[in-house]
Parts: sequence; structure tokens; C-alpha cells
Amino acid sequence: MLGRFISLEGGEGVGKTTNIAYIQSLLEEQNISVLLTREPGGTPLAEAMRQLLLDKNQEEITEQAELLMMFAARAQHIKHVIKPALERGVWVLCDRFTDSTYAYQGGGRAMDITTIHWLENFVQGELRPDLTLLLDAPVQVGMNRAAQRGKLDRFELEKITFFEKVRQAYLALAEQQPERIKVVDATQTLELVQASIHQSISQFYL
Ligand code: Z5A
Repeated sequence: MLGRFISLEGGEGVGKTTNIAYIQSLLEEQNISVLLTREPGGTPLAEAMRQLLLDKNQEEITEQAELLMMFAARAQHIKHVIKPALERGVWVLCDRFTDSTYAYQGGGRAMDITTIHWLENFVQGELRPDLTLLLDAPVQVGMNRAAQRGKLDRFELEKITFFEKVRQAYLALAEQQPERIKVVDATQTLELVQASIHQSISQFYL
């Protein structure tokens, strides 16, 4: 693999979408080719699965089906988008990846971590992000920001306790893997958030 793989993580409304273009511009200033993508999604089939996963107006999706759909979409994404880009030397910048599964399905839904770990190895082989930026903020801060957008999807209808568990699961991952996962205080102004991101990204490519 010649390219590098960077993922952006965090609870809803913490600023992932806002900051991903900023990271792209930082890398492109260094003449690095970048591919922006997201999960669930990133290929036509995976995007169709995303629609199903976020749609609240359908039959209840079981926890098992939700977990398997996340990894099914990921399998498509890795094979058709992520690996080919990395092999061409392009850096991949992904809005959410498997840490989201550990946080939402493992933390929020309390699903068995061993099963998630098994699926991670099965679907990804040795592929893991080289760097992950975790945008962290108290749940209410992200929810207030996300609420400004209006309509809520299937995940956003969960109770606050669900998102508290998601946040704690993310912070536990960052504590376990401090080399890969850099926590950014997302409660700061956008200017300060981007200064922290700049620092982590510069340390990474220098
Ligand atoms: N999911 C899962 O369960 N398992 C998995 O394995 C995967 C995903 C991969 C879809 O994700 C759902 O899939 C997600 C988890 C689940 N559900 N939830 N919740 P998504 O990424 O599409 O959904 P999201 O997390 O809700 O994204 P988001 O709401 O778009 O959040 P964001 O991208 O982090 O935030 P943003 O749109 O950039 O910013 C929100 C607003 O805040 C916006 O108006 C900004 O202008 C503003 N903002 C941003 N930064 C700041 C600062 N620093 N100050 C003030 N205002 C700010």
C-alpha cells in the first residue's frame, strides 16, 4: 500500500463533515492526492445500504442485521474504492470507519465486541486506518448542532443515553490506541478545532 488511510470519527454533529474538506486542503497543499469518502457508503451498493440503514420508515432492523449491513457495505467499499486508491498511491480520507462500529454497535447497542473484532478481521484483513482523528464533544453539544439541520435519521432518534455510551466507547478506543487515534476537542471554535487538526495532520505526514 502506497497511500495512507485517515479516518474521521465522532458522535453526531461534532463537525466531521465540516472538517473533512479542510483536511483534504491541508494534504493537497503538500501535493498529496486525496480521495474523500464515507461510511456507511462510498460505492453505489454501499450507498444504497446507507439509505436503508438511515431510513426510519421501514421494518425494524435487528441489531444483528445492522451490524452485518455495516460490514457488508464496508466490504464493498474496501474492495472497490479504498484498496484501489491506496494501491495507486492516493491517500484515503474517510468520514467514519470501523471505530464507528465499535462505538455505535459495540458501545451504543452493547453488541459483543468479540464478534465485531472477528468481522473486522474477516472483512478487512490487515487494513486499518493509519491515523484517526476523533472529534469529541459532550453529547448535547453535538445534538444541538445536528438539530439545526432539521430532519432526524434512524440513529439520531436514539435517546441521549445511547449517545453517551457511543462517546464513552470512542474515548475508550482512543485510550487503548493512542498512537493511531488522536482526540480533538470539538467544543472549541471551528478555528481552534482546525488548528488542532492541522497539528495532528502535520505531525503525521512530516
Ligand atoms: N454508523 C454506525 O452505527 N456504525 C458504523 O459502522 C458506521 C456508521 C460507519 C450515519 O453517519 C450514521 O451511521 C451515524 C452512525 C452510524 N449516525 N449517527 N448519529 P453520518 O456520519 O452520516 O451521521 P452523523 O454523525 O450524524 O453526521 P453529521 O450529523 O453530519 O455530523 P458531523 O458531520 O460530525 O457534523 P457537521 O455536519 O460537520 O456539523 C454539524 C453542524 O455543526 C454544522 O451546522 C456545522 O456548521 C456546525 N459546526 C461544526 N463544527 C463546529 C464548531 N467547532 N463550532 C460550532 N459549530 C460547528
